[in-house]
Amino acid sequence: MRDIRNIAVIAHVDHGKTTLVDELLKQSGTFSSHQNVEERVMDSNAIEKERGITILAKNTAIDYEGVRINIIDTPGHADFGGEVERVLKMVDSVLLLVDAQEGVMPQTKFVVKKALSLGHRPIVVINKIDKPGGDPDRVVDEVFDLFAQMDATEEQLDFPVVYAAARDGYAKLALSDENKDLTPLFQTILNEVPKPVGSDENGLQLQVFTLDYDNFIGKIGIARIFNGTISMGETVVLVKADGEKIKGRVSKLIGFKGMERFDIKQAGTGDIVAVAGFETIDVGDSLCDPNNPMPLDPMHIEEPTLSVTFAVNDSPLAGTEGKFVTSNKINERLAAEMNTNIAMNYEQYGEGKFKVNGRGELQICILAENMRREGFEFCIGRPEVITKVEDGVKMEPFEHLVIDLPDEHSGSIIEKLGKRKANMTNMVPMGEGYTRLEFEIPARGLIGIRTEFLTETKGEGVMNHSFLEFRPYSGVVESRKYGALVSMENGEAVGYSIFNLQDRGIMFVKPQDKVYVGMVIGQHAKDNDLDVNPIKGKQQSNVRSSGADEAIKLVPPRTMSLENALEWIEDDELVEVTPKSVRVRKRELDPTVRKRTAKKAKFD
Ligand SMILES: Nc1nc2c(ncn2[C@@H]2O[C@H](COP(=O)(O)OP(=O)(O)OP(=O)(O)O)[C@@H](O)[C@H]2O)c(=O)[nH]1
Ligand SMILES: [Mg+2]
Repeated sequence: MRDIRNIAVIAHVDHGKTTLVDELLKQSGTFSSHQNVEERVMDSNAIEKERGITILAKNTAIDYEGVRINIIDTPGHADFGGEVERVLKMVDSVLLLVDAQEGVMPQTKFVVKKALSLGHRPIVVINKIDKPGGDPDRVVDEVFDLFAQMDATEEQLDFPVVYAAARDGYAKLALSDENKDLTPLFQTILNEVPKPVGSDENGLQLQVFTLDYDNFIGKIGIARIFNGTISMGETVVLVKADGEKIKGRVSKLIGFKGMERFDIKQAGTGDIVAVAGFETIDVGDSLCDPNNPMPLDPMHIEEPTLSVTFAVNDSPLAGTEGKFVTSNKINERLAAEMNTNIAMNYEQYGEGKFKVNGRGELQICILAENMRREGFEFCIGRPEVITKVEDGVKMEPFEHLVIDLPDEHSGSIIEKLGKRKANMTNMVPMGEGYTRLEFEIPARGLIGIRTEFLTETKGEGVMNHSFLEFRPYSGVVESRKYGALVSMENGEAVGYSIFNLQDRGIMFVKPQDKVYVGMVIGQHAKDNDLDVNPIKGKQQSNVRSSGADEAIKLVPPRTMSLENALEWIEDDELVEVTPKSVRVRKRELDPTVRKRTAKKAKFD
């Protein structure tokens, strides 16, 4: 049997996982000397590169001193926690990274909870020890306390610690050691990560944790072999989550090393490989010995907490900018997404309407962003949290929220969050004029808060949250305080009208932007909605006015990104998404109908 170690790299967002994987790849000699390697190679898709965050868990492999180390890089953002959960079963230990300055953060807690519950004994890597504000010893204590709180076993509490600066490519076992390279980390991995159990002699048991697709070979399952061997051309049984068994032939077997993939003939227990030949293969499915199929437990992961409606675009501009606009196309695309993304699901609930359930606004935004880049056009509604009933009690998701901000803003933020039903659990000075606040807050209270938070803290605050648990419903939370400026005309916005309107609030449109009746063209400074005319030109008159035209100075409009728009809208509004534009509109475009419904709602 091959000598193998399987590890996942887990942490809170930005604590340096992908950077560390870069260095592990480089220092194990996985790249040839002439290979030009970009930074954070594992963040390989376009949106990951643009945003500098990891969205999908991805695996790579290195050979170090004759040992194959399979490494899975995972995302740290809470919305993609499902990605972490699904790979934890595929590995025998984890590198838990914790920033030497920030310490334990919400997603550190989430990933630790999952890793400990699967019985892993993490290797704790205190990263970014080069930071002047870092305090590695304090952070080790924080990690120990966290493990203890989470009922870690004696063995888990006795975790190995490595201090590192991933970006600078060194790690050490004691802070007083010299800064050299990652050898101490490699050695710790070899010594502390358990070897895979199971045996090549047993019948095949393999489980898929990621899907891939290739135009020539079709669906590909990336999987870990828990027992036995698998060979190219061999006939095996695919066992689906519902127990269905389908016989099939392995049409391609692929191995990994660094960024390369290549055909292999056989792989054995403990290894991570990609398999093709099974059209219906999904995440969580097993491939087994046809003579004695013993499937592995399907994966159970935390359920979605947030839902957003995706609907066919029915605005007056529908179909003018996108390629895929029909209900069928949207349905197909969503189905394809859910195939690979087990943390999300969706259902159709009306003509051309789909409820997409996920873990957070960012996760849903990324899906929408991918779709618009592929040429889709659609509308999305305001995110809603998913509630459930337990023993007759309505329950809603709660989140653990951590905020770091300049001291002078804590008062106003605490007050704001109070209105959103947040309960403060901790407040600690962080030094240099900063305070850390911790809260437990209904997920509902977080919808649409980010922009307001950034404005309030002048961009200097940082907020992070992660799913805690379902708790009894906590009543009404405050939402947007401003009304909308709504267009009462179809046409193109005119500079002169925008100039006259801009005193009333913040404009979202600029001259020549297309507008339509019921489209939201700005934020009203007051709390009510206002119908306005953005296409009125200056009256022409025969009499020459004295002096030149008043100079028109337009304030630059607020450009609404998909995320801003989704945060901003209320229940009676939608975001219209096309490959070229993001527009906000009233759900009901007709002003008369809108007013009637509003009035009715008031008296109901
Ligand atoms: N000072 C310092 N910065 C580091 C170190 N390691 C990583 N960084 C920086 O931290 C930032 C985030 O690094 P990433 O590797 O993308 O972090 P990540 O944990 O993969 O982030 P997500 O995948 O989005 O959760 C980058 O700007 C890195 O350059 C380090 O050792 N010291
Ligand atoms: Mg990353």
